[in-house]
Amino acid sequence: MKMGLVGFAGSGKSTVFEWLTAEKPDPSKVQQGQTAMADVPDERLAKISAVLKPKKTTYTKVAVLDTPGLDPTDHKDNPRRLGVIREANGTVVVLDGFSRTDFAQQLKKFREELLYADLEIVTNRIDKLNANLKKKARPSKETEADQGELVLQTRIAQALEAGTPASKIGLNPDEEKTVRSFQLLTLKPEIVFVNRGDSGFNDPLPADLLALAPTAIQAPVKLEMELAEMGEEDRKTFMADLGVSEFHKGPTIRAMFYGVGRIVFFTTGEDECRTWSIPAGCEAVEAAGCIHKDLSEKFVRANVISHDDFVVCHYSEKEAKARGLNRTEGKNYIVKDADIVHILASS
Ligand SMILES: Nc1nc2c(ncn2[C@@H]2O[C@H](COP(=O)(O)OP(=O)(O)O)[C@@H](O)[C@H]2O)c(=O)[nH]1
Ligand SMILES: [Mg+2]
Repeated sequence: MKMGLVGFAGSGKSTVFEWLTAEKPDPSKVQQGQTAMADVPDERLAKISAVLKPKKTTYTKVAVLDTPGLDPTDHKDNPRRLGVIREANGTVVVLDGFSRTDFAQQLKKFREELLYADLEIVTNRIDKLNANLKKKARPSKETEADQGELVLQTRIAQALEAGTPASKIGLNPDEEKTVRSFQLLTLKPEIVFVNRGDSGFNDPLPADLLALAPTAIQAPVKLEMELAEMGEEDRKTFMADLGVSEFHKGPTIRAMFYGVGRIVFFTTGEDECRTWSIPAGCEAVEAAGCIHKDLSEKFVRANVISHDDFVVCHYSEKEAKARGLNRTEGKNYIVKDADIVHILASS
């Protein structure tokens, strides 16, 4: 799972990258995009491990991609700069909240750049399809496919021109499949993040921004990095003085993870307790494949305890079994967030 940090140059993306991944941004890597991993924290797993005391506790990770950022004055190069994030599963739009207050304006402008970059790709494709259709002596199947795609791409181009992102056109699954290889940016899930300065971070986000992005989040990024480097005593004092009651890094990573439609399931054991990342709506057999290909191929059944039941049973599988809360599920069971799953496979 990869999330691309995007925005205009200077909005604080590289600072957010370092905050989330603890990796120093390398200026020589920024043009092609720099990637580093961040753990997705999970208090539920922390509690499970505190009770079960496995040798190892492992959190699933997200890959965070730092990108060059867009030039607000020269639009020509922006589609190329945005090309770096086409392979990402989702975007985190970083807005400058430390030197500016026009958050909604920044977001509007940024979204226009995305529309423009996608329009360029779709228009090129339309030209290609028209050229194909002019060719003589082609198999009728190819011609039909091109005609169908031309109708679809024209619909997308018209929507983009009217300011509608591809995600809001209502593409059906077949249509999404047709355009998947173009990796349209306006089809990707988007998280809006305001990189706040040293003040105002406890204020609610302005209504005009929330109207555009109801799930937008914020954090005083630089301040949190500075606080994290302090000794515990100093940190406590400064946090109290500054009115920082909690760190936002963990919740921000979680918002990124869940915001693109991922969930986790848990596996527990003496050696290791861990979270596994799966897409929401994923079947047990597919989830088994995340652990190991063999578990999916030789899947027999899954024993599942919901997290709530596990807590009620004092994190004891035995107690869950005794109370009939350890369910037997088949291949097509839809795994829920935080399910404790034990896969049984044939040898
Ligand atoms: N005061 C303050 N300055 C910041 C913050 N985040 C970034 N900056 C500064 O803004 C400038 C641009 O930040 P950078 O992360 O390189 O932006 P990028 O171009 O989007 O990668 C740098 O001088 C940072 O030190 C912040 O939270 N507070
Ligand atoms: Mg940067």
